[in-house]
Amino acid sequence: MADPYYLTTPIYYVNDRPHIGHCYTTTVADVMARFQRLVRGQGAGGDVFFLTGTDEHADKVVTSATAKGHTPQDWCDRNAQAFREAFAFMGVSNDDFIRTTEARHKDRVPVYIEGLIKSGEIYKGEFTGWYDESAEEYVPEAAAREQQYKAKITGRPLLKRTEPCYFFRLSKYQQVLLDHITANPGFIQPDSRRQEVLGRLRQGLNDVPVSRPVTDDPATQWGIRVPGDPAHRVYVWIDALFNYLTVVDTPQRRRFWPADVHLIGKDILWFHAVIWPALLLALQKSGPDFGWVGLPRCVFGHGWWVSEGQKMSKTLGNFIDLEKLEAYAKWAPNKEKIPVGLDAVRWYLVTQGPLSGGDADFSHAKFVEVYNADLANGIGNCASRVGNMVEKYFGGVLPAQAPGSEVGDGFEWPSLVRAAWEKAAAGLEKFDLAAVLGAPVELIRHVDQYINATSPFKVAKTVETDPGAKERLAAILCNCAESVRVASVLASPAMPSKMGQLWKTWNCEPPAGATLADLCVFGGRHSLRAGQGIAKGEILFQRANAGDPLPGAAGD
Ligand code: ME8
Repeated sequence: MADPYYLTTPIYYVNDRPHIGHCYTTTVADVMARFQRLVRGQGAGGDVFFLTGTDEHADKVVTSATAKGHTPQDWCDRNAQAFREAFAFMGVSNDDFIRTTEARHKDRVPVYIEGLIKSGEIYKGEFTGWYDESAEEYVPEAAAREQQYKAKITGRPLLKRTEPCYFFRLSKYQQVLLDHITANPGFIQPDSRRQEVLGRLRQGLNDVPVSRPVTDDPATQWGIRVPGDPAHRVYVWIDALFNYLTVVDTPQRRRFWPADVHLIGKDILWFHAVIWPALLLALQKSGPDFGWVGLPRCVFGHGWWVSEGQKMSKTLGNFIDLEKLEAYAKWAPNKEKIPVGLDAVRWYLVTQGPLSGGDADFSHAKFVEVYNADLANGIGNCASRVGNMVEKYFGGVLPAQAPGSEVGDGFEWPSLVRAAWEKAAAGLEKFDLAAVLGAPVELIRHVDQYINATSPFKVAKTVETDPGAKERLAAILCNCAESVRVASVLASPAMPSKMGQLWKTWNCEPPAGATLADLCVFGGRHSLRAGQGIAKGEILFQRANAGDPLPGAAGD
């Protein structure tokens, strides 16, 4: 079996309604996970473990639950379900969904905290600082001053708080972390984020509070208690970070640790790139039970989606919520009333999203442009043209191809296909999904150019008079079909449903266990075969009229 691969998303605050940000991170992770399963031989995919979930012990959960007349647990149950449904709608193939109110998590966190207290990595002290209630975090003095003692997002006044509290000896880990990040350039990605963390780390580290007091206020009673000291509960962020560990802390799953990638947004980089690794290093030193706890291989912090050039906000009414993504998937901007489909939304998010560059703008015009260029006029049109010609000229049965005819008319198909695979594989190494998915788009472009250069429809007109024409036509269509097959494999992690539809009409569903490398060999063991049926099938992506607005989307 190949090396286990473990990929996580943030666990989302259950108080929020799922929106483009949550759907984006989780869909990107889904595409990565699907690629990794393919790389390792799909169907045998038990060695990839993809985790997402919800973060449920925030104080504001109690506030909202009380306001709505629910118990906190009941409120969490409802809202966690909304996240599950959102990700199911997005076609996400997560292997598990962790909720921090589940026993498997709540029972393990105290074990780690106890280990850290016993080894002196966590100690009891007193904390005074500026607290941002809405973000549920303390704001360091310098930042508080800069923000004029107001919360960054809500603008509400920061509160001065003094409380007895448990601290984690983060300050001890400054040099170890600097050394690790310097020696492992891939540990924090992309590089701009790595530089950001290094810069801040060089300024020094203070010990950080990892608990909150429990009082008569019900809001303070929500959370996991500090073992042996029930007047304190574990700070929600520390509780949340441990999810990555609790889920795989079973005899069957420990092999997945360390995580290969923690995919997150840039907002929570510091917690994941500094506090979390330091906690893990401390835990590892805390006793033989935790010897297996090493550092994750990579923390990847992506950028921000904005909407039509502006920060998303409810007041501006430009918020891209789940309903709006659903409206896009159902949108049918053509007279045939064929929806663009969920895969088009996934494609737009993962190819145009803020993965390694700066922030990305969700714009209606851009959605239409990308949909038409890559999908309707790209792979959709090309597959339909090729299927149509095989149907028309060879009765829907793929003809045999003369040896050597994979090269000609200025096109060397085995090497063009190999180059596409190499580009995708190199992109995968760097988590660059725009490059990975650019590979099939480029391959399709070559097929279109080839069709224009060889004009198979003209060749078809000469089969009665020219004895070599039938063989030439067969070679052209075989080259096209086989290249489209490989492009469809490379695009399938982003568009599993539409590519699955194509595979059905072309009878080329990849067999279980086939690896991406093998599937992407032109004329290899998984290639199309002479004599197999290839139908035109239904249109995968109907061209969109650029002028059509998106009807009835909530949030508009
Ligand atoms: O921070 N663009 O949860 P959260 C892109 N519970 N991604 C976005 C985004 C946007 N405009 N808005 C949100 C938390 N995200 C903690 C995490 S992990 C141990 C605990 C995504 O519900 C992005 O992935 O606020 C960001 O990191 C995450 O949502 C924050 O989700």
